[in-house]
Amino acid sequence: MRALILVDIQNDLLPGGALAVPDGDMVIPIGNAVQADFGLVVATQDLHPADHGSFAANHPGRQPGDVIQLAGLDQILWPRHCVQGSSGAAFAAGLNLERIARVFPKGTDATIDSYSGFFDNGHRKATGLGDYLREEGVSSVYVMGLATDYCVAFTALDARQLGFETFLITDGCRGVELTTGDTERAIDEMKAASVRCIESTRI
Ligand code: VGL
Ligand code: ZN
Repeated sequence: MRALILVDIQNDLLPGGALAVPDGDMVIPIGNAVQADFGLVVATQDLHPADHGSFAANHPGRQPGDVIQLAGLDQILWPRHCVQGSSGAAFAAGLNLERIARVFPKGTDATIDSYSGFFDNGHRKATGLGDYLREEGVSSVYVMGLATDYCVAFTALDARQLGFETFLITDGCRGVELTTGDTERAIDEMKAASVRCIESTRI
């Protein structure tokens, strides 16, 4: 069976949000349209406590974009975003949630970030998504959402590493582009790891 993974399609990642992805709202109608093509639909949700270590505001003197050490890993500092219980953490209003079988929260541990829907950035703890997909008999996953150069890429790369045939729905993603070219580099990295690119209309 094939599964659709909707990555972090949340208000704070949309234009006007705290960590706005340019044209991030463009992925919503695509996410809605492709759901019918899948036997299983799951979503990841970036869900940070207010004291999360990835927020620049929690490190006096630091700015978003600075890089620090967190849990022994390089950590880009972000604006405060997707805080548990906030409207910014909620799924985009236009996203159809009815067919989402399970939501996998991530980034809930203040001491480490989690871009991937499968593991934290240190690969120390699993979210349960991998086991769940296996239990459901999934062999192929199709990944889309926000943002291409962070959570989408990390999710697709982990899916490959776990042995799933993995597709990136190219028009269903948008990148943050902290640095110009980040999105293209992320796509190249995914391709090098045998993630296959597909347009939503060709699924
Ligand atoms: C994301 C940075 C921090 C994402 C989440 O969803 O791509 N990026 N938190
Ligand atoms: Zn985050």
